[in-house]
Amino acid sequence: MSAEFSFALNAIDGPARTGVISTPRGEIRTPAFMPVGTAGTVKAMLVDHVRATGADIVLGNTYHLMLRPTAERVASLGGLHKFMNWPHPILTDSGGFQVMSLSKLRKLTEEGVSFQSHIDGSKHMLTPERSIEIQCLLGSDIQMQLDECPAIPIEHDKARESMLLSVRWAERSKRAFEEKSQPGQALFGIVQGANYEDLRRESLDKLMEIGFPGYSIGGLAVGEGREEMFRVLEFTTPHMDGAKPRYLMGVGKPADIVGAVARGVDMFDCVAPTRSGRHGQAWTRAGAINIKNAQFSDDPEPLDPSSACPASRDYSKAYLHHLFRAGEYLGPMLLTWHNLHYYQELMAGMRAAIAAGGFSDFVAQFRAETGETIV
Ligand code: PRF
Repeated sequence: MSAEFSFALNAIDGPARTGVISTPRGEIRTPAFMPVGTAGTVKAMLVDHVRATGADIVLGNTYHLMLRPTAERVASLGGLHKFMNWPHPILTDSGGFQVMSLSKLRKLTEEGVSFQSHIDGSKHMLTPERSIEIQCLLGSDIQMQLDECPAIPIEHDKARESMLLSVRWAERSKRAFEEKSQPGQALFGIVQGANYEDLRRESLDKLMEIGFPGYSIGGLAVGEGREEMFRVLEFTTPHMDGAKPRYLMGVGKPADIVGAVARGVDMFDCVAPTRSGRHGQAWTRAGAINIKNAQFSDDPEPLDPSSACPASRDYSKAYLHHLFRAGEYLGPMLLTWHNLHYYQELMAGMRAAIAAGGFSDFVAQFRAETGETIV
């Protein structure tokens, strides 16, 4: 295995791409879905089962881990991979986005963001430098710059101000990363600029001038709707460096992902399969169902009899329905497992279709099977 971080494209079909990201901890096949392991665990899943669904990489969060058990403790115990028993690649988010959505009394300045913990009210400061220091203590393979993801709607001048702050933080993040990181680790810049074409362009130009081995697209999936998100992607991805991986942060539902791959995105993460699995929602080839609905109480069929995933194949819908109605832990465990497997099968299907030059047929079939109209 190479000690370098690199990205090789295998095939392109329209704007859609398939390739492989190589890291010292292993390869990531793209388009890739990264299960969210916020607090050092993909909730309700054993790591071996996460791996068996086809996941090449999982995501961790600076914000949660710095508060509990602390980055210094994880580092002294050998790093996040060892701590959570996941030897494969890990990507970490930088923390700013989570501070804004979770913490109390937060204050944003040029220096960074100060906030009070949502767990115990303790005071903390996250700067671009501290975020990188934490991500290095965790041992993250793919790190994110600290950025600001503004709430929408936002006026043009405010959006530009915020985007320029994120660019200045990108520069500081890169300097800190060059000082603290290990060979083979990578830092991605994050494109912001709300839904303004000129701002997305300016953000991208400035980030590409600083230079990163991959670029994230932030500030989307914040309530703008699928059509608007696709519109922003359509004027953003064509200007991105084609030789670098493109990561759409916090996206999404299956139709969001298929549509974003069709618009040139390579990497995704989202709590949807895990969170909704814990709440009784299961994705199937015919769309999403809620297993708690009375219609499943006598249904002897599994979610997918032809699946390679035990959760999808070996338990009837009636049993899954019963587990949820009875409040049993196994219900959320099995549906999380099923959903993650469904997502990874979807990614594998897209990779194969792009490699075979048949991605538009794949999208047409996805529409027909799921009934999704906007893809
Ligand atoms: N920035 C960061 N993390 C994120 C986002 C962002 O804009 C989003 C937006 N969907 C999710 N996660 N750093």
